[in-house]
Formats: sequence, C-alpha cells, structure tokens
Amino acid sequence: MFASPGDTIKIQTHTNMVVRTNPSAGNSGYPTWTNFPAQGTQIHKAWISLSLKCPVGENCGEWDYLDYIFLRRKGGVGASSENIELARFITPYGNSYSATWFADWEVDVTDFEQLLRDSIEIEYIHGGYETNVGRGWLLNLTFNFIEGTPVRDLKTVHRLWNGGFGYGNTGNPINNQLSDQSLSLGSDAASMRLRIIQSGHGADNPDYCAEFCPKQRALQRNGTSLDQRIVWRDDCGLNPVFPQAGTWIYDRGNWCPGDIVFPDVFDFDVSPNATESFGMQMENYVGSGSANYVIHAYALEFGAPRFGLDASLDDIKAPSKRYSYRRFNPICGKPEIVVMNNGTNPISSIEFSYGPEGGQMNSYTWNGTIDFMKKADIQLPANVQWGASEGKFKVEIVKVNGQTDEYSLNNTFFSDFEAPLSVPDVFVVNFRTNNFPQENFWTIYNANGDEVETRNSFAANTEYKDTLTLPWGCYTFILEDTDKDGLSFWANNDGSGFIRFRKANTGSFFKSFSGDFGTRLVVPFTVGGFLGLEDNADKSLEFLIYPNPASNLIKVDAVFHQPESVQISLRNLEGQEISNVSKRNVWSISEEINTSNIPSGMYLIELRTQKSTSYRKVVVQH
Ligand SMILES: [Ca+2]
Ligand SMILES: [Ca+2]
Ligand SMILES: [Ca+2]
Repeated sequence: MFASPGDTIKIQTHTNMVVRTNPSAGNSGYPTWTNFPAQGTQIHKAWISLSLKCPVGENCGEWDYLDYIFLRRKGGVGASSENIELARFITPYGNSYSATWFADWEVDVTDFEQLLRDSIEIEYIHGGYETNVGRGWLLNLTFNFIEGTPVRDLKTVHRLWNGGFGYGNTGNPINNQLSDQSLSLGSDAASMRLRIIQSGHGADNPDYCAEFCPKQRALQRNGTSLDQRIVWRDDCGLNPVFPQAGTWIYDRGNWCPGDIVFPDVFDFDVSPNATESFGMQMENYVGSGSANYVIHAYALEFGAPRFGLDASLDDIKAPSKRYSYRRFNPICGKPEIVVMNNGTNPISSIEFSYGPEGGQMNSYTWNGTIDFMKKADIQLPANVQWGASEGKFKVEIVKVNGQTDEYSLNNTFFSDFEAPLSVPDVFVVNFRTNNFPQENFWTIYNANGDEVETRNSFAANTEYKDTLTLPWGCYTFILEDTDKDGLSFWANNDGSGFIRFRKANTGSFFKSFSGDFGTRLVVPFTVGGFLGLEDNADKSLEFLIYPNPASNLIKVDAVFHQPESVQISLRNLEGQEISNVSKRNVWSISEEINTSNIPSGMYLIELRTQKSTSYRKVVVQH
C-alpha cells in the first residue's frame, strides 16, 4: 500500500458476495477480514462504495430490508469487538429488476477513518425474512481512502444510545429507555461530533409508527437544547433508484427504500478533561406496541482541527455520471458542486476555476457562509464551453476569503461528463394527464434558470401537444408532481398518464419517459448542439465559413497572425467527428469540406490552433 498524498487507496472487503436473508433469524451477517492501510498512514477523507446487482441466474431481493455495515474487530481475531455502525442502508424493492440492473451508493466514513488500519473485520448485515432460495443481492463493498493530512484526530468513540427502542408502549416509554448520557473527555479533547443514525420501523395503530409517522425528536447538550427536528425523510419520491417494485415513493421515518440512512451530525468545540452530557427524547406517543426506532448514536471526541482556512471540494453533482445523480444528469447548464469547510475560519467567499479538462477554464467567485465541518451546495455559471461530447470536468478552488487555502490537496475535483439529450429547434411536448391533473405542471428553463415556457391547469385524462420553437441553447424541462406520485404508480387509483417529446414534422416521438417518476421529472437538453452555447470563435482570427446553409461543400477560410499548426474538424451536434484535415506552419488556410455524403442537419466546424479552439455552426441542406 504505497501512495502519495492525494492518491486514493481502495480496499475491497466484499467482492461479488451473494447476500441472502436468514428467515429464521431475520438477520444474516457477512463478516470479512481485510488488510486496511498500515498504521501510520495519513488519511484525509474516506468513503464506502456500496453496489448491488442481482445474483447471477437469480432474482434480486424483493423487500426493503434493513442492512448495516459494522466495524467489528480491529487488531486480529482475538481482539474485542468494536461494534461501530459505519453505515445503514435499506435495500430497494427489487422484484422487477433484471440481470442488467445495477445501482451504487457512497457513504462518507471520514469520521471513523483513523480506526480503519491493519487487519479489520467488516460485517455486512442483511435483514429480512423473504426466501433465501433463488433470491438475494450481489454485493460489492469498497472502502476508499484519500491519502493526506487528517482534518483532526479521532480520540475516542463514546457510545450514547445503541439498539432498538420500542416506541408508543405505555409500560415502557421510549424516553425512559433513552436515558441521559454523561461522558468524561481526555486531556487533548478540542472538538466533538454527535453522530446519530436513526430509522423508524413497524406499522402500529393509530399512526403507523415508526415507519410512516413523522415524530419530533429533541436533543440536549449539557442541559441546553442542541436540536429539535422531525425524524422523517420527505424526499423518497426523488430517489435515484426508481422505479421500484414497491411503494418506493412513500416518505418514511428517516429512510427511503433503496437508499442510505443518512446520519444527523452536530459539531461543537469542547474543553480538555471536561464532562459532556447528552439527552434525547421522542415526542410522546401511545401506540399498539410494534413501533420501534433503531438508533446508533456516538459522541466522537476529536483533537484540535489542523487548519484555519481550508475549503475542500467534496463532490460534483452535475455534470456527473454517478448513479446517485442520474435524476438530473447529463447537464449542459449550471454545474453543481459541494464544498466543505475543513478549517476553523468561517468561509465567506471562494474563487473557483472550472471547465473541461484541457479546455477553456472559467472563473467564478461565490459569496456566502460555510462554518467549520459544514457543507454547501454551490451552482456555477452556465458558461462552460464543453468542447467535446464527453470527457472530464474539472473544478478547482483558487482562493478562499481572498487568500491562499492552507491545504491545497483537496482543492481539485473531477467528474465525468457527457452530452445531454439533443432536441430539434421545433419539437412537441406531448403530455397526457391522469385522473389528478391538478398535481402537475411543467416548465422549461434556459441555462441561466429563467423560465421560457410553462404549462399548468390541465384537464383530467386529456392529451396535450404543445409545439415549441426554442433558440439554440441549453435548457431543462421539469415536470412536477405535487402529490409525489408521478403520472403512473401501481399502488394508487390515479390512473395513468404519459410524457413524451415528439418531432414536429413527422409526429413520431424521439423520447419517452417512465410515468413512475415520483416527485419530479428533470430532463436537461440542448437545442442546436452541446459543445458550446454560442458560436465561440477566437476574435483575433479571420475565420469564415460559407456557404451557410451548405449543400455538397463547405469552404473554410482563416488567416493567422503567425505560422500556425491547425486542425479543422467537421462534427455533428453531439460532438462526434465526421472528418478532419490538418495543416502545419501555415499563415492561412482555404479548405473545402465535402458534405455531400452526410444527412441534412446542423453541424459544427471546429478550428483548433495551438492557442485556441473556435467553433462555427453550419447547416447542411441537400
Ligand atoms: Ca483546501
Ligand atoms: Ca396523486
Ligand atoms: Ca400524480
């Protein structure tokens, strides 16, 4: 395991492992021992990649079962068990998935990375009672570690509340079970994170707790209120794992089928050798006895943070090819990034540089506030000159609060991009409502987020065809469903609608979307091509294209200020190269490009010199 700061070490603990239920026990464990990074390895960031497929020749799991990833023993089989829950996950309703189905998730475990050294026992636990014959999941679990300086050192994991807690039982109220916890800190304690994973299960009377009941939770630190919130996920209808063969759209007690159960975290400073106390209570409730919350809550005692000014690029949500972001990718408009403050100074501004790797980089300064250990979602301006139909997108932190960031190894992040749907400049939005049209409206936004078309107030079970003419550019079509149940959902009586894009001239549809989309359907698309939003010609060049429209020939003339080596490419609007010609050390070019063999339509002429790349759009008409 040799790597440099900034490199990623990958440790796979579960490789193509078939996980099945144990119906007699309700849980089946899959422990493995694996060599993790050696003691002394400095790690900056760690996360688990979890992926599922159907086992070869078998069905995927059918039900939404409660799964866990536990750190069991460290330091050998004779060591005592740590029993720390690293992650919790609920399997999707997988009954309809085929052999090609695949999904993956990522879980940040940086909080625990300093425990993950040398020989480690990791146990994946799969819950549930369905049959284990011919049905299960093919599991891959990889731990990823980015080498580098830790933000702070983990000193002690204090256990607060761990296990299943019955809810609504008057003989044993949950608040008697959740007793206040007090702990003593060490001599080098400086900061602390309270980390709680809580999910509600069971369906009792009268409120269907704790799977389907939103209930208040209160937290105190040292006798003072720390947080109050409802233990609830309200965004299951936006799950990237969709559709599912079950009631995937229903919001639930802090979880969604087919997703990670996200921890609630609270960060604060602490004093060396201090005593800290924590309290947790759930809203009073009287039920019929089957409701429960599964809670693993830790107070993580850390030393002093290392950096004062340290912004880190945590993620790029768009553009991205990651499964988790598939609902709103691929994009052509505003990139969306996640920035974290790893330093103790509040962040008030960040200067970013962003663009396709090797291409034109743009600059943007964001203003806002990010406190220590907090994350912020940031949108960058939609002025990316993509330059190719796919490639790597790069974002870099240049300055933080107008100053040089103290830790630069986390300042750069790459994602994969590809061209979004390409739509003709005249096309038809074809929408058929179901029994509840008042739940729906659709809007098209341009690249800057301005509304350019919108439709609402529909009649029930009615088909609408709206012919739209849009200028060349980048757009996002969004169909909202205020009841979060899409146009077609098997478990309601709302009927069935559809949404399609049709060609204006022939009427045939070129894009059709599943009506079982839950809360929102998002479709980024381009009209007139993807590579850049506008013709993007180096203004210092004389770069002429004619005739335009062209038929069998396009003439390309350009004059340079010094001898240049140039390449001229003819590309389609998805960026694919159709032909090219190169010239070395020329003062000018005058080239004829044969277009007699390509279909009528819009194309791009790309002129690439050592210093710049220019594009011109051209129409071919036969
Ligand atoms: Ca940094
Ligand atoms: Ca509905
Ligand atoms: Ca609906």
